[in-house]
Amino acid sequence: MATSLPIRVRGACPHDCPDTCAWQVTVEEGRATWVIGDAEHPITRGTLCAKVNHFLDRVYSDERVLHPLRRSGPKGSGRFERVSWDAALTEIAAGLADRIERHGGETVLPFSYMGTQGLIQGSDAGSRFFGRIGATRLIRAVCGSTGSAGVQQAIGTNTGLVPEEIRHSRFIVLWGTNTIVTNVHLWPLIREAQAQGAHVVVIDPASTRTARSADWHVQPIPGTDTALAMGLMHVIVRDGLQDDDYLERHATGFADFAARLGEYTPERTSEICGVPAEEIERLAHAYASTPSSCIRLLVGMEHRGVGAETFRTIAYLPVVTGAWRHRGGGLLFMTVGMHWSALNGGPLERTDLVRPGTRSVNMVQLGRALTDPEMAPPVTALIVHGSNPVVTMPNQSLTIEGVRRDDLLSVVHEQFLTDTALHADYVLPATTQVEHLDVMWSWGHDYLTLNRPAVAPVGEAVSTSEFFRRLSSAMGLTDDYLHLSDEAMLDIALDSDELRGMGITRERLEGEGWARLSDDRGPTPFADGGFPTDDGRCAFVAPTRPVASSRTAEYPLHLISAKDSVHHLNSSYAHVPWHVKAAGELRVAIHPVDAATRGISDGDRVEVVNQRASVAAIAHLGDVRPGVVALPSGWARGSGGASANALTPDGLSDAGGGGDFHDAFVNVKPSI
Ligand SMILES: Nc1nc2c(c(=O)[nH]1)N[C@H]1C(S)=C(S)[C@@H](COP(=O)(O)OP(=O)(O)OC[C@H]3O[C@@H](n4cnc5c(=O)[nH]c(N)nc54)[C@H](O)[C@@H]3O)O[C@H]1N2
Ligand SMILES: Nc1nc2c(c(=O)[nH]1)N[C@H]1C(S)=C(S)[C@@H](COP(=O)(O)OP(=O)(O)OC[C@H]3O[C@@H](n4cnc5c(=O)[nH]c(N)nc54)[C@H](O)[C@@H]3O)O[C@H]1N2
Ligand SMILES: [Mo]
Repeated sequence: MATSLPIRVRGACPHDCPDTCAWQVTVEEGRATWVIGDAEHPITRGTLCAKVNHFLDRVYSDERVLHPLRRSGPKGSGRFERVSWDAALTEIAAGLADRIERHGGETVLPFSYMGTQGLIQGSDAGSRFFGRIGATRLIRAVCGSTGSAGVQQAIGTNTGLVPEEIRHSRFIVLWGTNTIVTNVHLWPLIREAQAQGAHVVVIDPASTRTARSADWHVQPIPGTDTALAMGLMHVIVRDGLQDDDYLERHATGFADFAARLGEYTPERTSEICGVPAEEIERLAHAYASTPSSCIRLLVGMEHRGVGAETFRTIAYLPVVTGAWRHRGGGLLFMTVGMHWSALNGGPLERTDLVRPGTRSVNMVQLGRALTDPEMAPPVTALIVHGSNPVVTMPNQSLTIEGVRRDDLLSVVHEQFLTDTALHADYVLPATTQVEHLDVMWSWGHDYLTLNRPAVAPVGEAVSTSEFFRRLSSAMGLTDDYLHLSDEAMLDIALDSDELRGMGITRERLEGEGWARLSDDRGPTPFADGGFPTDDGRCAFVAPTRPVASSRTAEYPLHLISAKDSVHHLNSSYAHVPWHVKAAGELRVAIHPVDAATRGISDGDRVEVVNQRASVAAIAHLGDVRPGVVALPSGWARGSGGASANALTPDGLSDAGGGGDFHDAFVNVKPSI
């Protein structure tokens, strides 16, 4: 038998992560045998991460779903039988047609998020199909939208600096972000700045890996960062460290805002935030007296009832000090806007297909949408891809109650039997990134990457785009736009004057793998103002609700359920045995004083409880400030098992449509 030589195929990591790494996959005899980070990519720089180094274990995992499955036991029992694609699609199409006939298209609820971030296979892969059948619209704002809304209220955009500029910063504030765990490729750039004398400050109630690696860790009470920002600006203005000229020329409303700063003396701010007054003074001075000071914001802090207001208020700091004037100074947040304006996504998303007045459901309220008796029409069909809402959406018990409804037709296109798939009527096998074509935008840097398929789909898996083509056919829908090939979609996505102007073409991406989007704003985008607001100025508005708290005597501990595991990407990898083992048991971090008053010692089995649920975990003493406990999100528990989101509320944040699931309060009790 002839043997072929190994080949290398360029691609990109699919994950919902700011780093969007470029990778190269080695293929031997039709099987992917090695994946490495691209050494030449300026962000990836030859390394992947603890999860993606083992991506091929995911691809070839024994746990992978490789054939269509039909439920053969009660919902959630996890009992399925193998069926053919034809049988599954015929039955699903009949079920959908029947429900649409009885209730109208809105009875179908699509549910997707960024299981893959690609433009072709990602959260919008089904949008043309759902537009065509008149399905309910899904508001997908669980991540980044609240913070973006807040920063946009201030400076008109969520795009500040690009990440490589952080190496020019000399004072770096990682405010509510756990860089080493969640954004690991930024860390070497921060270290470069540190080598040039930069100070790194982490502001986080939890003592994360990043906080422990920083020069300075400020530990506020959760949900009090708006007040902290106001307190810092109080000191800056009181001591004359503001940039009057910059404010004069590039801000509106600052005089009224400054009048409100009077309330936030270091002493009062200290009472609110639990940070010593002396530390607030010191931080304000250090920040304001270093010209190129950079604040890095990400997502963890936004999931609050005051999330947008917090981001808006923090975004004022570099305007007050004029840090934007200096290279490496300002704010580093999202880069997604650069990608979306360059790519031609409109013809793929086709929002014009949506009939006016079609109702919307917010993804963080999935449980409500599935259980609310007032929903008219009721949701009787749920189609999920690229998301595991039973674990990742708040108020997990309500979501589970919803997906267990007997009359709900539930279809999940997945790589693994996630907790959501375990509740489905049909689970359909999905390809992984090495098996399909895509173009990857990034919310964390300014490089666009092409992902070429390296191997044929494993088993009977199909890409998300192919799933929707097949579903359209099964439903007798023949419109051309429902049957675009992946190749055609790629050409459409790249068909933009902006990309052509940057010299970015398909041929170039195929040859080089990635291309940097040019930023005509230059390295100091707002050195001379010019914010993309109506009048080009930053709009100062004082906060109305600087503190979030709904603490009760029964549930006095603030619960943070962040992403504190290098072995999970949200809930992805929670089904890959190697990662399950490496991640270990679910641990809840609790302060030794709070543990002692509850008779809890390190390593004890405990229950984290509130009015919603009880979650079993192992106590870990330390790593949080008093009054706070931290339980990582993303741990899947199998059918019906509670994870961190069993304890979280499903309200909305103040703007942007995100959730308030970090405004959660609990108690911790020894297990009996
Ligand atoms: N390894 C790994 N990497 C990931 C992910 C993952 O699951 N695992 N997920 C990816 C995704 S989808 C995202 S959105 C990003 C998120 O990236 P990050 O925003 O960096 O991560 P989070 O863990 O959500 O939150 C960061 C920190 O916010 C803190 N925090 C919570 N509330 C407050 C508060 O009120 N004030 C302050 N100052 N801090 C607060 C938490 O303690 C936490 O340490 O990470 C991405 N990268
Ligand atoms: N308590 C709490 N809840 C949170 C958070 C938190 O910090 N705390 N973080 C929130 C944030 S920031 C986010 S972004 C969300 C993330 O929420 P989700 O997007 O639900 O994240 P995952 O659990 O990783 O689910 C992605 C799923 O997509 C599947 N998948 C991957 N690629 C493909 C594909 O090509 N096709 C198909 N069909 N499926 C695919 C994966 O196998 C995986 O099961 O969670 C949110 N929930
Ligand atoms: Mo996210």
